Amino acid sequence: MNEIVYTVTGMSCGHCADAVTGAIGGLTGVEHVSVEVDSGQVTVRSADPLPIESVRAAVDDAGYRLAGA
Ligand SMILES: [Cu+2]
Repeated sequence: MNEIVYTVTGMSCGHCADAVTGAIGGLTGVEHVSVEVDSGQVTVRSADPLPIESVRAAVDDAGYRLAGA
């Protein structure tokens, strides 16, 4: 079990949280996603480590940005 906290910028409401949750949740192996809109912290639990590029692409496609890395 892997749990990583990412920082996503650009979220401002519950709709944004749902969009990011859906985008990352759709990646293979993801078991749970929890989003804090105010801080931009997105906690992702997965069976195996996720390729950072997959996470970045999912967030980009949803219209947000993965901070750092
Ligand atoms: Cu929003």
